[in-house]
Amino acid sequence: MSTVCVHGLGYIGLPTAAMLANHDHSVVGYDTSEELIAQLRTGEVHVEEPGLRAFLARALDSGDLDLSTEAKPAEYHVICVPTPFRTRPKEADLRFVEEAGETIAPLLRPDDVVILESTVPPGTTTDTLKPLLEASGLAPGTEFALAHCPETVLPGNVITELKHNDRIVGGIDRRSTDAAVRLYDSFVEGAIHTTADVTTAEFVKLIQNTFRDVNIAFANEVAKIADDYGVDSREAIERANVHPRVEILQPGPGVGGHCLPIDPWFLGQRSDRLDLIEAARRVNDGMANYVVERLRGELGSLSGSRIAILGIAYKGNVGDTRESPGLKLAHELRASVSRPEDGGAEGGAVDVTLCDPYVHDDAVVGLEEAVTDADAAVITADHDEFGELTPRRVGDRMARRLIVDTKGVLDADAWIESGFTVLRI
Ligand code: SAJ
Repeated sequence: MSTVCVHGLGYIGLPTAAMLANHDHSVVGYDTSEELIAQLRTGEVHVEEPGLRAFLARALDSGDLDLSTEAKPAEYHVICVPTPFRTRPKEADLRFVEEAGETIAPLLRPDDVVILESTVPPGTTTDTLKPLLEASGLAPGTEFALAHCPETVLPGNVITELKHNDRIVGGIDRRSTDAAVRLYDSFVEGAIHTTADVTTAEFVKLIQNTFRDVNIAFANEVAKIADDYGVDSREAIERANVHPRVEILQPGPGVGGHCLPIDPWFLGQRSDRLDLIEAARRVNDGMANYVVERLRGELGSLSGSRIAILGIAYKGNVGDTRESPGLKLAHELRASVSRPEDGGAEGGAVDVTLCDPYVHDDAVVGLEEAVTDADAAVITADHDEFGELTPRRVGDRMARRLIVDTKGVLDADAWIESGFTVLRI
């Protein structure tokens, strides 16, 4: 078993540190935030993830996980820091990767291994991280190992996927790749695949998320076309997918989260060949506007209307609101009244109410309050609770019986029987 220092205790670093400790490694979970470390030491987790709290408690109880605001020398340094996205110009903000490199360099000893897990534009490990680590005076490859092993876990199922997903590992040389594989071998039950070099591993991660984004964009475009023909897109997609070589994803209110809407742009950081991928981003980003259009088609002017948005998490059964389609829709609805075709400001702003059982925020209200006097309710996250909604629970409270189901969670026929107009995407 090895000594490991995990840099960054966020969505990925925290469960990874706990996983390594629960597999007998001696782990330091390092984060620069004193507040976070103090909170985690009490067993409170800041990431809403099923099972994580107990998993962390087990690691802390074992004595194999030490949480610290100080990075420590270790045989393995695993970097799990955020790589935020700057919109102008569209590029990765690598500040935290750089800080991690600067932190590790003075701690680095011969034969130590540095692994970058954060999602980064291709070339980052060799061009950004490696030079910073060379400040240690040690030679990369021969004196210390350096590799990229992208995280691939799905929020909401992180602990299972950390253990069972296949992993991709690419090092700056064979020795680096093998050293990194040894660490993952100690807890991963999926297969560990290696790439010819480190940049390929970075690239693979990005094309996985980009593939999903493009596929969803296809589904969203199909949904819009289907509606023009009076065809239910979800039924059509389900039937299309019976073909052994067709696997279309589901349409919705747009693509949220911290990965799919961002990673395609990382691909474009040093390539100007994005075409289909950029178009897909436009389609997915345009879905909020499409929902506004559909509402306008039903309600006429939106000025002075009250719209309830059910779901401001970026997807079902999680509380994460990063790049949330529901919040984007709220923004578009509020912005929509300034348009002349909507009567401008004279008709009054759109009154948007937000409801989400997974998000704890002052702006969020309970279901009953959200739908009271609403001209329409729009489901924008496939939380289990919304799938269980009944017309009886909301119908009498609403000003109009109009529901927009962008996630296909409702039994439309039952709602139509109760006098609702149901718009589906
Ligand atoms: N969505 C659709 N239609 C679908 C599937 C998803 O509209 O058929 C939407 C969701 O509602 C959500 C967004 O896409 O708004 C992203 O959700 P997701 O569940 O597809 O993915 P994430 O962002 O939670 O996690 C992804 C995963 N990547 C892939 O599946 C290729 C995960 O495995 C990665 O580890 C994660 O990105 C990451 O960290 O990169």
